[in-house]
Amino acid sequence: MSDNPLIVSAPLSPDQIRTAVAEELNVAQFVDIHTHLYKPSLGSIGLWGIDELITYHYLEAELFRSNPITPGKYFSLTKTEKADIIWQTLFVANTPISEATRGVIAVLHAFGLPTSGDLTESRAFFASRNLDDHIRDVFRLAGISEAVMTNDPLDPDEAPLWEKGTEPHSLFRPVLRLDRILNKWDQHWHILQAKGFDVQADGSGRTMAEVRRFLEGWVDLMKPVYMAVSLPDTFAYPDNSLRVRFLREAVLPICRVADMPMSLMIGVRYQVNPELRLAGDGAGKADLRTVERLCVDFPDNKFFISLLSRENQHELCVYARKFANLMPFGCWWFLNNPSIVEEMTRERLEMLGASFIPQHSDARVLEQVIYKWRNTRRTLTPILSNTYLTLREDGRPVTRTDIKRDINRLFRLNFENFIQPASAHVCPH
Ligand code: HDL
Ligand code: ZN
Repeated sequence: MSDNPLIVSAPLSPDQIRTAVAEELNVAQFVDIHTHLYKPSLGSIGLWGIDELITYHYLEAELFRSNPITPGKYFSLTKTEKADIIWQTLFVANTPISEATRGVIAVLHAFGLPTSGDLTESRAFFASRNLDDHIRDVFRLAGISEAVMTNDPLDPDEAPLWEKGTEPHSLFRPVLRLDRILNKWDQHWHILQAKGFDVQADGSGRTMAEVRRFLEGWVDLMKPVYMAVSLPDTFAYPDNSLRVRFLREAVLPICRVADMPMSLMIGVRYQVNPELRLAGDGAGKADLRTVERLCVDFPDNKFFISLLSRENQHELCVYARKFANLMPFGCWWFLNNPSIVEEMTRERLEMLGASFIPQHSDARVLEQVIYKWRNTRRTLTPILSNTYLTLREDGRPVTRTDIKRDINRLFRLNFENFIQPASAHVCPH
Protein backbone atom coordinates (compact mmCIF):
# COMPACT_ATOMS: atom_id res chain seq x y z
CA MET A 1 0.00 0.00 0.00
CA SER A 2 1.50 3.38 -1.01
CA ASP A 3 2.29 5.81 1.81
CA ASN A 4 1.47 8.75 -0.43
CA PRO A 5 -2.30 9.35 -0.04
CA LEU A 6 -2.25 11.82 -2.91
CA ILE A 7 -1.65 9.05 -5.42
CA VAL A 8 -5.33 8.97 -6.26
CA SER A 9 -5.41 5.27 -7.17
CA ALA A 10 -3.57 4.11 -4.03
CA PRO A 11 -5.64 2.17 -1.48
CA LEU A 12 -6.13 4.42 1.57
CA SER A 13 -5.66 3.61 5.25
CA PRO A 14 -8.57 4.37 7.62
CA ASP A 15 -7.10 7.72 8.63
CA GLN A 16 -6.36 8.55 4.98
CA ILE A 17 -9.99 7.75 4.12
CA ARG A 18 -11.27 10.18 6.75
CA THR A 19 -8.88 12.88 5.51
CA ALA A 20 -9.66 12.27 1.83
CA VAL A 21 -13.44 12.44 2.42
CA ALA A 22 -13.13 15.75 4.29
CA GLU A 23 -10.79 17.20 1.67
CA GLU A 24 -12.80 16.05 -1.35
CA LEU A 25 -16.08 17.32 0.16
CA ASN A 26 -14.41 20.66 0.83
CA VAL A 27 -13.00 21.16 -2.67
CA ALA A 28 -16.02 19.80 -4.57
CA GLN A 29 -18.24 22.47 -6.13
CA PHE A 30 -21.87 21.44 -5.54
CA VAL A 31 -24.98 22.23 -7.58
CA ASP A 32 -27.66 23.62 -5.25
CA ILE A 33 -30.69 22.11 -6.94
CA HIS A 34 -33.49 23.92 -5.09
CA THR A 35 -33.33 27.47 -3.74
CA HIS A 36 -35.46 30.62 -3.54
CA LEU A 37 -32.55 32.77 -4.66
CA TYR A 38 -32.80 34.94 -7.75
CA LYS A 39 -30.36 36.06 -10.44
CA PRO A 40 -29.51 39.78 -9.99
CA SER A 41 -31.56 40.87 -13.05
CA LEU A 42 -34.71 39.86 -11.13
CA GLY A 43 -33.99 42.78 -8.83
CA SER A 44 -35.34 43.30 -5.34
CA ILE A 45 -37.16 39.95 -5.10
CA GLY A 46 -33.70 38.53 -4.47
CA LEU A 47 -33.07 38.72 -0.72
CA TRP A 48 -29.61 39.24 0.83
CA GLY A 49 -27.91 40.97 3.78
CA ILE A 50 -28.13 40.82 7.55
CA ASP A 51 -31.68 42.09 8.07
CA GLU A 52 -33.06 39.53 5.58
CA LEU A 53 -30.98 36.78 7.22
CA ILE A 54 -32.34 37.60 10.67
CA THR A 55 -35.97 37.93 9.56
CA TYR A 56 -35.93 34.50 7.81
CA HIS A 57 -39.28 32.85 8.46
CA TYR A 58 -37.59 30.01 10.35
CA LEU A 59 -36.38 32.64 12.88
CA GLU A 60 -39.72 34.42 12.99
CA ALA A 61 -41.30 31.15 14.14
CA GLU A 62 -38.63 30.84 16.84
CA LEU A 63 -39.11 34.48 17.95
CA PHE A 64 -42.72 33.90 18.99
CA ARG A 65 -41.61 31.10 21.33
CA SER A 66 -39.20 33.36 23.20
CA ASN A 67 -40.83 36.78 23.08
CA PRO A 68 -44.39 37.78 24.07
CA ILE A 69 -44.82 40.00 21.00
CA THR A 70 -47.86 38.97 18.97
CA PRO A 71 -47.49 38.15 15.26
CA GLY A 72 -49.85 41.02 14.48
CA LYS A 73 -47.65 43.52 16.31
CA TYR A 74 -44.45 41.98 14.86
CA PHE A 75 -45.63 42.14 11.25
CA SER A 76 -46.52 45.83 11.72
CA LEU A 77 -42.84 46.65 12.41
CA THR A 78 -40.28 47.82 9.83
CA LYS A 79 -37.72 45.30 8.51
CA THR A 80 -35.04 46.88 10.75
CA GLU A 81 -37.31 46.77 13.80
CA LYS A 82 -38.16 43.11 13.08
CA ALA A 83 -34.46 42.23 12.79
CA ASP A 84 -33.67 44.13 15.99
CA ILE A 85 -36.27 42.27 18.07
CA ILE A 86 -35.24 38.87 16.67
CA TRP A 87 -31.54 39.64 17.23
CA GLN A 88 -32.17 40.82 20.80
CA THR A 89 -34.46 37.88 21.62
CA LEU A 90 -32.73 34.91 19.94
CA PHE A 91 -29.08 36.05 19.80
CA VAL A 92 -28.59 38.29 22.89
CA ALA A 93 -31.17 37.35 25.53
CA ASN A 94 -30.86 33.69 24.50
CA THR A 95 -28.03 31.57 23.14
CA PRO A 96 -28.32 30.98 19.35
CA ILE A 97 -28.24 27.19 19.60
CA SER A 98 -30.98 26.32 17.11
CA GLU A 99 -30.00 25.34 13.52
CA ALA A 100 -31.37 28.54 12.03
CA THR A 101 -29.91 30.92 14.63
CA ARG A 102 -26.51 29.21 14.48
CA GLY A 103 -26.62 29.66 10.73
CA VAL A 104 -26.71 33.44 11.04
CA ILE A 105 -23.72 33.26 13.40
CA ALA A 106 -21.84 31.16 10.83
CA VAL A 107 -22.49 33.73 8.09
CA LEU A 108 -21.33 36.64 10.27
CA HIS A 109 -18.23 34.67 11.25
CA ALA A 110 -17.48 33.80 7.60
CA PHE A 111 -17.27 37.54 6.85
CA GLY A 112 -15.32 38.33 10.04
CA LEU A 113 -18.25 40.28 11.50
CA PRO A 114 -19.15 40.47 15.21
CA THR A 115 -21.38 37.61 16.38
CA SER A 116 -22.50 39.47 19.50
CA GLY A 117 -23.30 43.04 20.48
CA ASP A 118 -25.44 45.04 18.05
CA LEU A 119 -25.88 44.99 14.27
CA THR A 120 -24.31 48.35 13.42
CA GLU A 121 -21.07 47.00 11.92
CA SER A 122 -22.80 44.13 10.12
CA ARG A 123 -25.38 46.45 8.56
CA ALA A 124 -22.62 48.78 7.38
CA PHE A 125 -20.69 45.85 5.87
CA PHE A 126 -23.60 44.46 3.85
CA ALA A 127 -24.64 47.97 2.78
CA SER A 128 -21.15 48.43 1.33
CA ARG A 129 -21.26 45.28 -0.82
CA ASN A 130 -21.56 45.26 -4.60
CA LEU A 131 -24.17 42.57 -5.30
CA ASP A 132 -22.43 40.85 -8.23
CA ASP A 133 -19.13 40.65 -6.31
CA HIS A 134 -21.00 39.60 -3.17
CA ILE A 135 -22.77 36.75 -4.99
CA ARG A 136 -19.46 35.38 -6.25
CA ASP A 137 -17.92 35.66 -2.77
CA VAL A 138 -20.92 33.92 -1.20
CA PHE A 139 -20.91 31.06 -3.74
CA ARG A 140 -17.17 30.64 -3.21
CA LEU A 141 -17.61 30.49 0.59
CA ALA A 142 -20.51 28.04 0.17
CA GLY A 143 -18.63 25.83 -2.30
CA ILE A 144 -21.43 25.87 -4.89
CA SER A 145 -21.01 26.47 -8.62
CA GLU A 146 -24.64 27.31 -9.28
CA ALA A 147 -28.01 27.73 -7.59
CA VAL A 148 -31.28 26.53 -9.11
CA MET A 149 -34.03 29.11 -8.64
CA THR A 150 -37.80 28.88 -8.03
CA ASN A 151 -39.54 31.04 -10.65
CA ASP A 152 -43.29 31.63 -10.55
CA PRO A 153 -44.99 32.64 -13.84
CA LEU A 154 -47.97 33.98 -11.89
CA ASP A 155 -46.06 35.94 -9.24
CA PRO A 156 -47.11 39.56 -9.83
CA ASP A 157 -43.65 40.82 -8.85
CA GLU A 158 -41.59 38.28 -10.81
CA ALA A 159 -43.56 37.43 -13.96
CA PRO A 160 -43.41 40.93 -15.55
CA LEU A 161 -39.59 40.90 -15.22
CA TRP A 162 -39.39 37.69 -17.28
CA GLU A 163 -41.95 38.98 -19.80
CA LYS A 164 -39.93 42.19 -20.21
CA GLY A 165 -36.79 40.09 -20.75
CA THR A 166 -34.11 39.39 -18.15
CA GLU A 167 -30.39 38.89 -18.33
CA PRO A 168 -29.33 35.23 -17.89
CA HIS A 169 -26.67 34.66 -15.20
CA SER A 170 -24.21 31.77 -15.28
CA LEU A 171 -24.61 31.06 -11.55
CA PHE A 172 -28.42 30.71 -11.60
CA ARG A 173 -30.66 28.16 -13.36
CA PRO A 174 -34.43 28.72 -13.79
CA VAL A 175 -37.26 26.42 -12.65
CA LEU A 176 -40.92 26.80 -13.59
CA ARG A 177 -42.91 26.67 -10.34
CA LEU A 178 -46.56 25.65 -10.65
CA ASP A 179 -48.16 26.04 -7.20
CA ARG A 180 -50.55 28.80 -8.26
CA ILE A 181 -51.93 26.64 -11.07
CA LEU A 182 -51.89 23.22 -9.43
CA ASN A 183 -52.87 24.27 -5.88
CA LYS A 184 -54.68 27.62 -6.27
CA TRP A 185 -56.38 27.50 -9.67
CA ASP A 186 -59.53 29.03 -8.21
CA GLN A 187 -57.52 32.15 -7.31
CA HIS A 188 -55.52 32.39 -10.53
CA TRP A 189 -57.50 31.09 -13.55
CA HIS A 190 -58.79 34.61 -14.24
CA ILE A 191 -55.21 35.86 -14.69
CA LEU A 192 -54.67 33.40 -17.57
CA GLN A 193 -58.08 34.36 -18.99
CA ALA A 194 -57.13 38.05 -18.83
CA LYS A 195 -53.94 37.17 -20.75
CA GLY A 196 -56.04 35.69 -23.57
CA PHE A 197 -56.06 32.01 -22.62
CA ASP A 198 -59.48 30.36 -23.01
CA VAL A 199 -59.66 28.80 -19.54
CA GLN A 200 -62.50 28.21 -17.08
CA ALA A 201 -62.61 27.99 -13.28
CA ASP A 202 -63.97 24.43 -13.49
CA GLY A 203 -61.40 23.27 -16.04
CA SER A 204 -64.03 22.80 -18.75
CA GLY A 205 -63.84 23.61 -22.45
CA ARG A 206 -60.34 24.25 -23.78
CA THR A 207 -58.84 24.80 -20.32
CA MET A 208 -56.35 21.91 -20.42
CA ALA A 209 -55.09 22.76 -23.90
CA GLU A 210 -54.83 26.42 -22.98
CA VAL A 211 -52.94 25.75 -19.73
CA ARG A 212 -50.57 23.60 -21.79
CA ARG A 213 -50.14 26.51 -24.24
CA PHE A 214 -49.51 28.89 -21.33
CA LEU A 215 -46.85 26.62 -19.83
CA GLU A 216 -45.20 25.93 -23.21
CA GLY A 217 -44.89 29.68 -23.64
CA TRP A 218 -43.13 29.97 -20.28
CA VAL A 219 -40.83 27.04 -21.06
CA ASP A 220 -39.78 28.88 -24.23
CA LEU A 221 -39.35 32.16 -22.34
CA MET A 222 -37.66 30.88 -19.17
CA LYS A 223 -35.82 27.73 -20.41
CA PRO A 224 -36.32 25.99 -17.02
CA VAL A 225 -34.19 22.97 -16.06
CA TYR A 226 -37.26 21.37 -14.48
CA MET A 227 -40.83 22.16 -13.38
CA ALA A 228 -41.77 22.04 -9.69
CA VAL A 229 -44.65 22.12 -7.27
CA SER A 230 -45.11 21.72 -3.53
CA LEU A 231 -48.04 19.49 -2.62
CA PRO A 232 -50.05 18.93 0.56
CA ASP A 233 -49.68 15.80 2.71
CA THR A 234 -53.15 14.90 1.42
CA PHE A 235 -52.06 14.89 -2.24
CA ALA A 236 -53.90 12.10 -4.01
CA TYR A 237 -53.16 10.41 -7.34
CA PRO A 238 -55.04 9.16 -9.23
CA ASP A 239 -58.19 11.13 -8.49
CA ASN A 240 -60.58 13.34 -10.47
CA SER A 241 -59.24 16.63 -9.15
CA LEU A 242 -58.37 19.54 -11.42
CA ARG A 243 -54.78 19.27 -10.12
CA VAL A 244 -54.44 15.73 -11.44
CA ARG A 245 -56.01 16.72 -14.76
CA PHE A 246 -53.47 19.55 -15.11
CA LEU A 247 -50.66 17.10 -14.34
CA ARG A 248 -51.93 14.44 -16.78
CA GLU A 249 -53.03 16.68 -19.66
CA ALA A 250 -50.65 19.63 -19.52
CA VAL A 251 -47.66 19.45 -17.20
CA LEU A 252 -46.36 15.88 -17.63
CA PRO A 253 -46.82 15.80 -21.43
CA ILE A 254 -44.74 19.00 -21.73
CA CYS A 255 -42.08 17.57 -19.40
CA ARG A 256 -41.93 14.33 -21.38
CA VAL A 257 -41.57 16.07 -24.76
CA ALA A 258 -38.88 18.35 -23.31
CA ASP A 259 -37.25 15.47 -21.36
CA MET A 260 -37.57 17.74 -18.34
CA PRO A 261 -38.05 16.38 -14.80
CA MET A 262 -41.05 17.28 -12.66
CA SER A 263 -40.20 18.01 -9.02
CA LEU A 264 -42.85 17.02 -6.50
CA MET A 265 -42.25 18.27 -2.95
CA ILE A 266 -44.94 16.55 -0.92
CA GLY A 267 -46.10 16.76 2.67
CA VAL A 268 -46.95 20.38 3.49
CA ARG A 269 -49.77 21.18 5.88
CA TYR A 270 -50.31 24.70 4.59
CA GLN A 271 -50.92 27.55 7.02
CA VAL A 272 -51.60 25.54 10.16
CA ASN A 273 -51.13 28.89 11.89
CA PRO A 274 -51.96 31.63 9.34
CA GLU A 275 -50.94 34.35 11.81
CA LEU A 276 -47.30 33.36 11.20
CA ARG A 277 -47.60 33.91 7.42
CA LEU A 278 -44.62 32.21 5.61
CA ALA A 279 -43.71 30.59 8.94
CA GLY A 280 -47.23 29.21 9.33
CA ASP A 281 -46.87 25.92 7.41
CA GLY A 282 -46.55 22.52 9.05
CA ALA A 283 -45.64 19.00 7.93
CA GLY A 284 -47.62 15.80 7.44
CA LYS A 285 -47.02 12.21 6.32
CA ALA A 286 -48.02 11.65 2.70
CA ASP A 287 -49.44 8.53 1.02
CA LEU A 288 -46.58 7.46 -1.28
CA ARG A 289 -48.84 5.28 -3.34
CA THR A 290 -49.30 8.57 -5.24
CA VAL A 291 -45.61 8.53 -6.17
CA GLU A 292 -45.77 4.82 -6.99
CA ARG A 293 -48.71 5.29 -9.38
CA LEU A 294 -47.20 8.36 -11.04
CA CYS A 295 -43.94 6.48 -11.73
CA VAL A 296 -45.94 3.55 -13.15
CA ASP A 297 -48.36 5.65 -15.21
CA PHE A 298 -45.65 7.97 -16.56
CA PRO A 299 -42.59 5.72 -17.15
CA ASP A 300 -41.16 8.20 -19.69
CA ASN A 301 -41.35 11.10 -17.24
CA LYS A 302 -38.68 11.86 -14.63
CA PHE A 303 -39.60 12.82 -11.06
CA PHE A 304 -37.50 14.68 -8.51
CA ILE A 305 -39.16 13.77 -5.19
CA SER A 306 -38.62 15.41 -1.81
CA LEU A 307 -40.88 14.67 1.14
CA LEU A 308 -41.47 16.79 4.22
CA SER A 309 -42.23 14.05 6.73
CA ARG A 310 -39.40 12.13 8.36
CA GLU A 311 -41.78 9.16 8.44
CA ASN A 312 -41.92 9.01 4.64
CA GLN A 313 -38.17 8.79 4.05
CA HIS A 314 -37.51 5.07 4.26
CA GLU A 315 -40.39 4.19 1.94
CA LEU A 316 -39.11 6.81 -0.52
CA CYS A 317 -35.82 4.87 -0.64
CA VAL A 318 -37.77 1.67 -1.33
CA TYR A 319 -39.66 3.33 -4.18
CA ALA A 320 -36.40 4.73 -5.59
CA ARG A 321 -35.17 1.13 -5.81
CA LYS A 322 -38.27 0.27 -7.87
CA PHE A 323 -38.29 3.24 -10.25
CA ALA A 324 -35.16 4.64 -11.99
CA ASN A 325 -37.27 7.61 -13.11
CA LEU A 326 -37.58 8.64 -9.44
CA MET A 327 -34.74 10.80 -8.04
CA PRO A 328 -34.95 11.40 -4.29
CA PHE A 329 -33.42 14.75 -3.36
CA GLY A 330 -32.58 16.78 -0.30
CA CYS A 331 -33.50 16.90 3.35
CA TRP A 332 -36.26 19.41 2.93
CA TRP A 333 -37.23 22.31 5.28
CA PHE A 334 -38.00 20.85 8.73
CA LEU A 335 -35.72 17.88 7.90
CA ASN A 336 -32.64 20.00 7.23
CA ASN A 337 -31.21 19.45 10.72
CA PRO A 338 -28.09 17.33 11.39
CA SER A 339 -29.91 14.71 13.47
CA ILE A 340 -32.33 13.94 10.62
CA VAL A 341 -29.92 14.57 7.72
CA GLU A 342 -27.69 11.88 9.22
CA GLU A 343 -30.48 9.31 9.42
CA MET A 344 -31.81 10.08 5.92
CA THR A 345 -28.38 10.13 4.24
CA ARG A 346 -27.27 6.87 5.84
CA GLU A 347 -30.40 4.98 4.77
CA ARG A 348 -30.15 6.42 1.27
CA LEU A 349 -26.50 5.35 0.91
CA GLU A 350 -27.33 1.90 2.28
CA MET A 351 -30.26 1.41 -0.11
CA LEU A 352 -29.33 3.51 -3.15
CA GLY A 353 -25.53 3.74 -3.20
CA ALA A 354 -24.57 7.05 -4.84
CA SER A 355 -27.70 7.24 -7.03
CA PHE A 356 -29.54 10.04 -5.20
CA ILE A 357 -29.09 13.77 -4.44
CA PRO A 358 -28.28 14.23 -0.74
CA GLN A 359 -29.11 17.87 -0.25
CA HIS A 360 -30.34 21.22 -1.47
CA SER A 361 -30.21 24.41 0.58
CA ASP A 362 -33.73 25.79 0.04
CA ALA A 363 -32.03 29.12 0.75
CA ARG A 364 -34.31 32.14 0.66
CA VAL A 365 -31.58 34.65 1.55
CA LEU A 366 -28.35 34.60 -0.48
CA GLU A 367 -25.84 34.17 2.36
CA GLN A 368 -27.74 31.19 3.83
CA VAL A 369 -25.97 28.92 1.32
CA ILE A 370 -22.78 29.52 3.32
CA TYR A 371 -24.04 27.83 6.46
CA LYS A 372 -26.44 25.38 4.84
CA TRP A 373 -23.65 23.86 2.74
CA ARG A 374 -21.08 24.06 5.56
CA ASN A 375 -23.55 22.06 7.69
CA THR A 376 -24.02 19.53 4.88
CA ARG A 377 -20.27 18.98 4.56
CA ARG A 378 -19.88 18.76 8.35
CA THR A 379 -22.71 16.22 8.69
CA LEU A 380 -21.75 14.15 5.65
CA THR A 381 -18.01 13.82 6.35
CA PRO A 382 -18.35 11.15 9.09
CA ILE A 383 -21.21 9.43 7.27
CA LEU A 384 -19.29 9.04 4.00
CA SER A 385 -16.08 8.17 5.87
CA ASN A 386 -17.79 5.36 7.77
CA THR A 387 -19.34 4.11 4.54
CA TYR A 388 -15.89 3.72 2.99
CA LEU A 389 -14.32 2.35 6.20
CA THR A 390 -16.97 -0.38 6.27
CA LEU A 391 -16.34 -1.17 2.60
CA ARG A 392 -12.59 -1.38 3.25
CA GLU A 393 -13.22 -3.60 6.28
CA ASP A 394 -15.33 -5.92 4.13
CA GLY A 395 -12.48 -6.37 1.71
CA ARG A 396 -12.56 -3.72 -1.04
CA PRO A 397 -9.67 -1.17 -0.93
CA VAL A 398 -10.85 2.45 -1.21
CA THR A 399 -8.97 5.13 -3.19
CA ARG A 400 -9.21 8.88 -3.44
CA THR A 401 -10.48 8.36 -7.02
CA ASP A 402 -13.46 6.43 -5.63
CA ILE A 403 -14.25 9.17 -3.13
CA LYS A 404 -13.91 12.02 -5.63
CA ARG A 405 -16.04 10.19 -8.21
CA ASP A 406 -18.83 9.40 -5.73
CA ILE A 407 -18.97 12.93 -4.32
CA ASN A 408 -19.15 14.32 -7.85
CA ARG A 409 -22.00 11.97 -8.67
CA LEU A 410 -23.95 12.73 -5.49
CA PHE A 411 -23.64 16.52 -5.69
CA ARG A 412 -23.42 17.23 -9.45
CA LEU A 413 -23.72 14.40 -11.94
CA ASN A 414 -26.97 12.86 -10.69
CA PHE A 415 -28.62 16.25 -11.18
CA GLU A 416 -26.94 17.12 -14.46
CA ASN A 417 -27.76 13.71 -15.94
CA PHE A 418 -31.34 13.75 -14.67
CA ILE A 419 -32.11 17.06 -16.38
CA GLN A 420 -30.63 15.79 -19.66
CA PRO A 421 -31.99 13.30 -22.19
CA ALA A 422 -30.58 9.79 -21.58
CA SER A 423 -28.54 10.13 -24.78
CA ALA A 424 -26.57 12.97 -23.15
CA HIS A 425 -25.86 11.23 -19.83
CA VAL A 426 -22.27 11.29 -18.56
CA CYS A 427 -21.03 8.15 -16.79
CA PRO A 428 -19.36 8.69 -13.39
CA HIS A 429 -15.61 8.17 -13.86
O1 HDL B 1 -42.35 25.24 -1.19
C1 HDL B 1 -41.12 25.31 -1.00
O2 HDL B 1 -40.27 25.40 -1.93
C2 HDL B 1 -40.68 25.34 0.45
O3 HDL B 1 -39.26 25.20 0.49
C3 HDL B 1 -41.11 26.66 1.07
O4 HDL B 1 -40.55 27.71 0.30
C4 HDL B 1 -40.76 26.82 2.54
O5 HDL B 1 -41.36 28.00 3.03
C5 HDL B 1 -39.27 26.96 2.79
O6 HDL B 1 -38.70 28.02 2.67
N1 HDL B 1 -38.65 25.87 3.22
O7 HDL B 1 -37.32 25.89 3.52
ZN1 ZN C 1 -38.32 25.61 -1.25
